[in-house]
Amino acid sequence: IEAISGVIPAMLTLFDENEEVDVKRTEALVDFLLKRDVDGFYLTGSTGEGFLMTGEERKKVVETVVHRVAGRKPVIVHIGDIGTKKSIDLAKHAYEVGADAVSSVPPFYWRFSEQNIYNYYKDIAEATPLPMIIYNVPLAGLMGTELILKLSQLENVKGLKFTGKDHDQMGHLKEILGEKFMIYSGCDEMSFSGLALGTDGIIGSFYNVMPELFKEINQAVQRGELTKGVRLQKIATEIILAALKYDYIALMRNMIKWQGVDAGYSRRPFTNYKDSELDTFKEALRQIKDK
Ligand code: NAY
Repeated sequence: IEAISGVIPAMLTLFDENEEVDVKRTEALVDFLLKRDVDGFYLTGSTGEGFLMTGEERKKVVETVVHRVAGRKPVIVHIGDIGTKKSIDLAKHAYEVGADAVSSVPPFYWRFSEQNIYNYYKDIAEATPLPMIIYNVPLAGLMGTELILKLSQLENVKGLKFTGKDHDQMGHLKEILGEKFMIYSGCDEMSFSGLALGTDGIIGSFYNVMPELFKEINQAVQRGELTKGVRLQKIATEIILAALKYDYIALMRNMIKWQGVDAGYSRRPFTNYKDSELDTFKEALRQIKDK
C-alpha cells in the first residue's frame, strides 16, 4: 500500500443513454486518465455513483477497469454499502479480480453505534487479505479521532481517506499514525492543504477532469514551492466552486467531453446537462483562464 500515493481520481462511472454501465466508454476514460498519468484509480465511490448501482453493476465496473489498467497503476475499489454482508461480497470480488486495495464508508442510514461501525470494518477487513482504506466523509457521517485510531489497529486497515474539512484532525492523525499508515486527503478544494500536512496523496472527483493541475500542486508541495502551490490551488478552487453550483458529477461529464472523450450519462436523480445549459459555467472558466 505504500506504493499507492499521488493524485488519484475517484473515477466517474460511465453509463449509456439508458443508464446502463457502459464498458466501452469506461475503457476510453481509463485510457484517457492513464495517458494523463494519474497515480491510481478509486472506483465506485461517491463520484462513481456506487450507491446508485446494484452489486452486479459495481462488479462489472471493477472488472472493466482492473482489466484495462492491467497493473500499470494501483486500483482501489470502494466496496462500502449499507450492510456488512453486501460489502463482504464486493470485497471478495475485488480481491478475486486483482484490485490492489479496498475502501469503505462506514455503514449509514440507521446511525449505527460506534461498536456497530467497528464490527463492520473488522468483518469486511478480515474478509480478504487486501489492505483496507477506511473512509471518513460527511455524507456517511464523520468518525471521530478515537474511533479512527481504534480502527487503525485492525490488522488489514492500512489507510484512511479523509474527506472532511477538519485538516487539523487529519494532520494530527497522520502524525500519530506515522509513515506506514496512509492518509489520503479527499477534499479537492483543499488538496494543497492536505498535501502540505504530509498526507500520502489525494483522492477526489476533479482529478477526473484536470489531473495535471493537481499533479503540479503535488509537485510544488513535494519541492517546498509553497507559493506556487497556493497559487495553483486557488485556480483549482475557483473552477471547483463554479462547478459545485451544478450537479458536479454530471457537469464533469461535459468537461471530459470538451477534452475529446465521451463520458456518457449520469444516473437519475442526477441530471444530465446539454452544453447549451452551461454557458454561465463556461464563462466562469473563461474568466479564470484570463486571470
Ligand atoms: C469519492 O468517493 O468519490 C470521493 O473521493 C469523494 C471526494 C469528493 N467528496 C465528496 C463528498 O463527494 O472530491 C470530493 C469533492 O467532490 C470535491 O472536493 C468537491 O467538493
